[in-house]
Amino acid sequence: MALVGMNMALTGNRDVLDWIDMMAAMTRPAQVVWIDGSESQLKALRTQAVASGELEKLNEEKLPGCYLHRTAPNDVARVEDRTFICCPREEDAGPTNNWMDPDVMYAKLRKLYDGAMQGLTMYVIPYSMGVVGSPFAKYGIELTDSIYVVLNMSIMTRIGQDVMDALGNSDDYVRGLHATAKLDPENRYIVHFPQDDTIMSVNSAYGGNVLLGKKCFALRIASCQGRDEGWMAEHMLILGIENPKGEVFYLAAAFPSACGKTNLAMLIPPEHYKKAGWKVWCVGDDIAWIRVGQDGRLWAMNPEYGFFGVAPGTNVKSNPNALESTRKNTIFTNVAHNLDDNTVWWEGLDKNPPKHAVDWKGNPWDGTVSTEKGAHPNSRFTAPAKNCPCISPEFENPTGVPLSAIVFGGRRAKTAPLVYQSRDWAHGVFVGSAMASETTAAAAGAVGVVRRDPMAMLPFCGYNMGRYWQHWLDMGEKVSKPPLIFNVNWFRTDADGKFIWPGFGENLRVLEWIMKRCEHAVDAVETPIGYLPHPEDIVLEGSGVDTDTLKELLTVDPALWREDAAGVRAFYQKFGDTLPDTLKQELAGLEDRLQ
Ligand code: OXD
Ligand code: MN
Repeated sequence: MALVGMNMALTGNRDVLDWIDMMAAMTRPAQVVWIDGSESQLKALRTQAVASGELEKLNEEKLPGCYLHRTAPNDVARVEDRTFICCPREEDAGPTNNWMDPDVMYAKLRKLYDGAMQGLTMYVIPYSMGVVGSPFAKYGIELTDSIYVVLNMSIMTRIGQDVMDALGNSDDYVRGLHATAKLDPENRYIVHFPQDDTIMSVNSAYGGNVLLGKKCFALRIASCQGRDEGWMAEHMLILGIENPKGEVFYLAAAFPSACGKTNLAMLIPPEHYKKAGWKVWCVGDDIAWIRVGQDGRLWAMNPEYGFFGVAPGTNVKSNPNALESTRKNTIFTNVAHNLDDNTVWWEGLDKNPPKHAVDWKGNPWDGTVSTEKGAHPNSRFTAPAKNCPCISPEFENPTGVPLSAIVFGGRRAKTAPLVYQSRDWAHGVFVGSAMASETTAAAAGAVGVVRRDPMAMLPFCGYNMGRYWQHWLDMGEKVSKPPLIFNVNWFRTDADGKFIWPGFGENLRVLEWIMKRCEHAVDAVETPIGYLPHPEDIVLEGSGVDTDTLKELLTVDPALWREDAAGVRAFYQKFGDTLPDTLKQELAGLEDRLQ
């Protein structure tokens, strides 16, 4: 018998109740349970999940309130090839999204959902992206048959009765249906119907595919809402930098994966800066909703409530703030289970893998001898944002924070300098559209291949990316004081392929220059690609980097840039008529300046 029985609906909203009835008629659960957000209900669900083996309770002394979960080995990451944008016209999804006719897709999905919840409970999770009741919040309801999803959503978003109260009788909410079904990878679908504010996910139980508030709503659906309503949903961290005078300057930054986004979001200032009184505040690590403020600036807020971070590589050195965030009330997914003290371990946590452990697949594992990995490379922690020691005092500010700068970045061995500033907003949009990273030895396939990932939104833009760039250009026109746009590259290498910039906390030195540019406090060198620092304007004291190396970090090789511009030209071809003229002109301008 289930510990949590059928309960009363949290709303009289007819649209909501009718939709739930329809979804229940299709999936045929044994019962429907509303998630009210109370600790007592979440506690009962945790107990139930532990009893069924869905979760394992970890050491209460060392990791209070923490649990471990394993997904099926074939279900450990987002599935971009099975992610669809089903708007009425294919052209509106654009060349970078999978598309299918909405009627065809609905019919296909109906078959997969038919009776998928028989004998199971359908949980109804009302959730808010943003502070409940604030003008910038947007609401969603996720229906799911997974307690793991309920518990993760309760960390990643604000959930429960308050959300239904704030929604009232409105039909302005995003409908999400998740059924675990048979976890059949051949029939796994993550589908978005932007015109219906609807998301349907089936045959997966992995976070990125099933926590529908995150990538599905807060990026893919929200990017369409932002296009229609005049705001932006971006795959960006939001950071506050406080100088010794107590002034805080905010920036938002987009990076492709494997570029240290979470580390930058929770940066620890170098000793020299700490002593002088510098502080860094994390407002968000993954998603920014950006709106036009009444003061003519762009304001960014983090719609999420927690961090869904990659565990491997997180340690006291690389990201002590992230590690500290996971020390209580956290759900770990697909990491290794240390049986000696009932805690967790992952590659890169420390140099002492456990001997008596269970690996991410659930097999006995001796980390001292095994050549297999204990944790999956994409294993995750789901941690409350409020656990983070450097969480910004503005985290709960419903209007967010005013942006002085937007930063793009990628992993480039030679082409991009450590930092440069775009010439103006339109050129900055061009820089974002041309964002790219070079593949590393860590991934399968050739090393050093350039992958374009505009604004780090390639898998997350819910409509035609050509039009998305036009939306970016239009947003710049709407504000009298747009943020300055920069590009950074922490990954320059020397002739032997060794990184020449120390990265991590030392990146604050670059952010300080960005900040000074925003205050018009330093000059810069004009180059064909934009404005570069005078080497003496980057503070090197205590960094271990000498002036010659810094000069190397700031070189721009026209031949490499001409090659890169040719790559952008080839990439742009895909977008046909939807490529904004302004970006064509920006590319031509760059090519001219490089001659
Ligand atoms: C994420 C991602 O999980 O970008 O944040 O894949
Ligand atoms: Mn992300």
